[in-house]
Amino acid sequence: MKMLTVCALLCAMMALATAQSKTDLVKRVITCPYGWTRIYRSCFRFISTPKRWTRAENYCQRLGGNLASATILTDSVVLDAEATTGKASCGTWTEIKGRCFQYVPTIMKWAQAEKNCQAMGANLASIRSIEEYHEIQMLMKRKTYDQKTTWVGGFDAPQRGVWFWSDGSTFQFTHWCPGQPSAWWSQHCLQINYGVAKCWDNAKCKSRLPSVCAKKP
Ligand SMILES: [Ca+2]
Repeated sequence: MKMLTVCALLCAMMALATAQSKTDLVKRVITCPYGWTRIYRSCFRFISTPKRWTRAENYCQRLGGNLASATILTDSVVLDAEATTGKASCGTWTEIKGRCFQYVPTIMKWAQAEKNCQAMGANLASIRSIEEYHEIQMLMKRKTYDQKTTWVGGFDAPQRGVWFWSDGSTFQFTHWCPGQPSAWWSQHCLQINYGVAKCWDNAKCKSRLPSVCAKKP
């Protein structure tokens, strides 16, 4: 708990139970305010700004809750603060601009990484704006304290220089490093966080890298 209050804080509040009358059927719906994630009968919200305990508690109270107590935090899902930053519809994945993202630290070839995402109902991530790219980089930094070169879903295997996203979305936004994509015939897959500028590079698809998956909520 100390770690959470020093590094960040996790607020909790009881979920609001609302009764909804429907002819003779009364259904109880548990709801959490926008930005809070429901886990069992409580709503959680992860606040990333570091605060001392008393200030953290005051801050949580202003939001209508209390600092999440260790007794509530019985599950590793709850303790994974990352899980609580996303909307409930993304579950343990992180919501970025309406899609759910997951960093996969296991190193794999590009095709293996795509298959791995598909097994989770996702694809390797497509990136549609600089804001989205920065949020994906921040997600990786929170997970690894680093920004290593990582596979996303860009590939130009069918025809060199014609890039596609594996999720079928239009390949529009780009953030290539200077001189990239290079003309090497065997570099058909898109790695991010390349070089000091942490920009995009086309790399050999058989390189083994971590990856980022994305799916619709
Ligand atoms: Ca290259």
